[in-house]
Amino acid sequence: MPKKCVRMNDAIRKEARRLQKELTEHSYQYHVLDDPLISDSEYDDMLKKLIEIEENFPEFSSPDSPTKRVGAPPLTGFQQALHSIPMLSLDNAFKDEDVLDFHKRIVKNLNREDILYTIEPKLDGVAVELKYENGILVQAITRGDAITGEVVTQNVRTIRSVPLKLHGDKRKMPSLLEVRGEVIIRLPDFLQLNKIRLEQGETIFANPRNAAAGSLRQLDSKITATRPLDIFVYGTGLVEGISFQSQAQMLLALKKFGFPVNPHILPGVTIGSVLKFYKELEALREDLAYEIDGMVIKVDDIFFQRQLGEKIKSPRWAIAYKFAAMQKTTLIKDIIVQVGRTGVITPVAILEPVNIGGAMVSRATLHNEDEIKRKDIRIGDIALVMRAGDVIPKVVKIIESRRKGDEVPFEMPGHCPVCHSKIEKIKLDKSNINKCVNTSCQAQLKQRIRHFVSKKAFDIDGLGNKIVDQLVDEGMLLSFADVFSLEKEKLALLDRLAQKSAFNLIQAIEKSKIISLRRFVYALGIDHTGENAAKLISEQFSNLSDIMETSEERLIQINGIGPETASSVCRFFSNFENQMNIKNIIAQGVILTNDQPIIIESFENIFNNKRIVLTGTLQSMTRSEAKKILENLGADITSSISSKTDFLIAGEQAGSKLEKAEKAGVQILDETRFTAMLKDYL
Ligand code: JCF
Repeated sequence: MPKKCVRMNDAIRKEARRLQKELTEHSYQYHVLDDPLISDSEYDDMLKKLIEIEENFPEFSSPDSPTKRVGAPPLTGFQQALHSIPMLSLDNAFKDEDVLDFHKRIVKNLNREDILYTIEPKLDGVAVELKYENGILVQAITRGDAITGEVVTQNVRTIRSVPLKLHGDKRKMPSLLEVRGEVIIRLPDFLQLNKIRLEQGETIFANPRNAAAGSLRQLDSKITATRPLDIFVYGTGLVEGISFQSQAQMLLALKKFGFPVNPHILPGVTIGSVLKFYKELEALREDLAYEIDGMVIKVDDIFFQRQLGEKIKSPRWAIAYKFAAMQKTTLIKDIIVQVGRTGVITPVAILEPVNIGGAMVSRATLHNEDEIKRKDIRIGDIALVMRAGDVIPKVVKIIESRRKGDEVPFEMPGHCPVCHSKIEKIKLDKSNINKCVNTSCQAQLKQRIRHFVSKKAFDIDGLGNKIVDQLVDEGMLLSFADVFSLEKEKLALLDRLAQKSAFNLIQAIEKSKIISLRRFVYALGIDHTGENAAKLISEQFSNLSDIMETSEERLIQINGIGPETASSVCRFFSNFENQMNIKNIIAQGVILTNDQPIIIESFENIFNNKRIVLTGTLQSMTRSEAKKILENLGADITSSISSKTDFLIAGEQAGSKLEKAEKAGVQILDETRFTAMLKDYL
C-alpha cells in the first residue's frame, strides 16, 4: 500500500478512536450521571459519523464501540451459559421481627455483636450478570435458574447505561469481573412505551418488570435498542485481579468502573438504623421513578459474608425486607361508566375498598369494553388490582378460581348515563370506543371545564372539580367563557364556598386571564392535543388566528405532530360552535401571549395604562425584555420614581429607587410577585 494511503488510514483510525472515546464519555454523562454535556443532536451527529467510518473500515470497529448499542442481526434462539457462581435469590422478611431474627442468627453464627449492614432499595426488575474480561464487556446472561441463564449479550449492549468498557486505568483492569444487577424500566418510560404500543394496536405490558423482561428476551436486539432499559448494579459474581473488603467498598468500586449504582444505598449501619431506614424507604417509594418492592439488607463485611456462607437457594448474609404489595385482590361490587371530556365512555370498577401499599382504593379503571371482554371481568368477581405511583389504579386480572358462577357480565349501556343520548360505537385505529356524541352533555361539559381550569391550562386556584360540577349543575357554567363572568355574590351562595374563598376565586380568575398561547390551546381540550402538541403548535404560530386558519398539511410538517392531531386540530377550529366559544372567551378580556408577545384583544390587564419603573437585576429576564413585555401590555415605562408611579419592579440589588419608592408609597413588586402576575407570559 502506498505510504500516503497508510497515513490516511491512520488518520481515519485515529478519528474512529476519538469518536468512540468521546461518544462513550457523553453517553456515560447522559445515562449514568444524568448530566449531559452536549445536545442530543450533537451526539447523534457524532454517532452518525462513527457509524459511517465503521461501515467502511470494519477493522476500526471494536466490541466496545458505541455503535454496538444499536443492535446486532437477530438470533434464532438464546444460548445457555453457566454462572461461574450460582446466582442465588434472597430470603424474604415481612416484618421487623423477621429482620431481628435474621440479625440474631448472624450474631450467633459469627459469635459477635458488632455487625454492620449495607442496605439498598430492592429493585423490581430483571436480574442479569455482566462479564468483563480485561475491562471489556464480553457476555451478559440472565439469572435463569440460578445455575444457567440465557445469553443476552447483544441486548444488554443496547442498554445505554451499561459500560461496554470499564472506566479507569487500562493497566489496572481486573482480568475478570462479573457484575450483577437489575435491569429496569422507569415508570415514565414505561407509560410512554405502553402509550405507543396502544396507538400501534399492540398488546400493552402489565408492568415495568414484564416490559423489561420482554425487552431483554428479544431475539432481535434492534428491537431491544428501542426500549428504554436501564440498570442498577448491586454485586459481583466471580472476580479475578481485584478484591473487596466490604459491600460498601465494592459498590463504590463498581461506581468508579462506570456502573449506575443506586443513590439510595446506606453503607455500614447498625440493625437499629436498618429498621428506621425501612420506614423512610417505604415513604420514598412513592416518589421514585422506578418500582421497588422492598429493601435488601446485607452484612457489610465480605469476610463475614464468607464465614456465613449460603444455603441452597439464598445466602445467609442477606435478606429482602419486602414492602406491602402494590397489588391486592378485592371484590368488584359494580361496574359503572364515566363520561370523559370528549364523550368517550370509560367503564370503572367499584371495589370493596382495599389498602394497597398504604392508600385506600375503591375504584379502578377498566379502560374500555374490549379490555373487559379480553380479561372477562364480571360484576362479583374477585380481581387483582394494581396501584403504581400516582397513576389510576387498574384491574390486572380476575381470579378465576374464586368464581362462584353468579357473577354478572358487564353490558355497555345503550344510552349516556348523564344526558341519555345514544352511545355510539366508534372504531379508532385497532380498538373500539364508545362515545356519547351529544356535545352538550353535562358530563362532558363538566370534564371540559375541569380541564380548562386545570393546573396546566388556565390554572385557576380554588376552582376544583367539585365546585365546577356544582356550578354546572346550578346552570352557572354553560361554556368556557362563563368562567370569566362568575360573580362573587353568586359564588358565595354555593354551599361549598365561603365568602373569603369566593373572593379569592374571583382574584384567581382575574389573574388567569393573562395566558400563553400554548396553555390556551391546551385548555381547549382538543382531541389528541396534549400539553406537548399544544406547545409544538404554539411555537410555530405567532397568534391564535393563524392557528385557527392553518391547514392540516402545515400542521403535519411540524416535527412531533402526527396526522391524528393535525386533523383533529383543524376539525376543532372549523367547527362554528368552537369558534364562537373562543370569541366569547377573548371577549371576556383574556389576553393571549406568546414568546413574541402579541396581544389579541382588549387591554384589560393589571399593567395597562400603568406607570412602571424597573430597577435592579432580574433573574428570569433582562430589564429590556421586561420593558418590552410590559409595553405590550399597555404599560408606560419611565425611568424615575414620582408620585404618579404605579409600580416599581425591583430585582436584586435595587438601590436608591427602591428607597424612594418606599418613601413615596409606590407599590413594589419583587421578581417573584411580578413573574407570578405575568405567569408564563415569559
Ligand atoms: O434489587 C434487587 N432486586 C436485588 C436482588 C439486590 C441485591 O442486592 C441482591 C438481589 C439478589 C441477590 N443481592 C443478592 C445477593
